[in-house]
Amino acid sequence: MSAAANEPILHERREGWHRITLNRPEKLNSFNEAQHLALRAALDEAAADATCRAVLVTGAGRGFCAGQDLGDRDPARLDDSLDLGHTIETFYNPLIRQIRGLDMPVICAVNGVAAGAGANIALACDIVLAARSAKFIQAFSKIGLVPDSGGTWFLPRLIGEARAKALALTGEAISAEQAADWGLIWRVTDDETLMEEAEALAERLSRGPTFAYGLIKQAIQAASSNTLDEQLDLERDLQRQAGRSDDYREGVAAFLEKRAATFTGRAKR
Ligand code: LHQ
Repeated sequence: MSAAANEPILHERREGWHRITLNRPEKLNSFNEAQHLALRAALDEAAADATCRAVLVTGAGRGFCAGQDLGDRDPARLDDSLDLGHTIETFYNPLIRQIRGLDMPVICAVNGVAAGAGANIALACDIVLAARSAKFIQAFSKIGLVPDSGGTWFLPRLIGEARAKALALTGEAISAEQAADWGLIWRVTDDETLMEEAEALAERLSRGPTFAYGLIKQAIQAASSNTLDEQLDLERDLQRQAGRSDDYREGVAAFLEKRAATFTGRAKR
């Protein structure tokens, strides 16, 4: 653990899935450039690993992620060279696109406070579990900024405009339970069981029909900007692909033979 103590990201390759842990606990895992680059590299590696069929993202220590490391983007120090648009374009936007574009489930285990971009990175993941003591804070307005990392897109879609605006304008924290009640996240767990439940979910999904999971993700993500007609066409096209996969063949055979399916996750042999 000593060598890993200074790494901004811990990357564990488990059988069938990867666990990626944000690892700057003394700064509540807020992002500096090294952490951004290491996270991107870890996600790239998961995507390129044919045996990896799910990713679990979490944070070390008592927080999940407090967004940008504000010490690194201090206007008093950077003055004229400060261009937050460049930071967003270079680091945050590619990260959100990478998470949404990964064609396998990305689970987020929010182990503690998720603030600013940290909250919205969690919301970009496919299934979000949170420890009961965790909080979600759209902290941006407290420092004169606008929600980023997809926050202004995710929030109104997940919880409606009224709640999205109130959270973003006031910067007030909401509890994990409130977040789950509103449909901002999937589920709250006891603090002690968060990792056990998140890992069990990653393990379970890693044995699923990964190719179909990627298509499901693609379809649901497309829905909010498609008309019903467009979405019906998309479902037809994706179902055509899923129907030719090994896993569909296996899924139907297993059903008819009254046994558990053994999915490979592949589109085709
Ligand atoms: C931190 C941070 C932090 C550095 C805690 N930075 N040290 C994109 C583009 C470019 C620039 C700007 O931003 C963005 C996107 C964004 O994410 S903007 C939003 C940035 N984040 C925030 O505004 C949240 C700032 N943090 C907080 O409000 C609190 O720390 C929260 C509410 C998250 C947690 O409060 P506490 O549980 O009371 O913990 P704490 O405040 O005592 O923090 C613990 C330590 O972590 C502390 O260091 P210290 O040396 O005093 O023990 C904090 O300074 C440090 N820390 N967040 N973002």
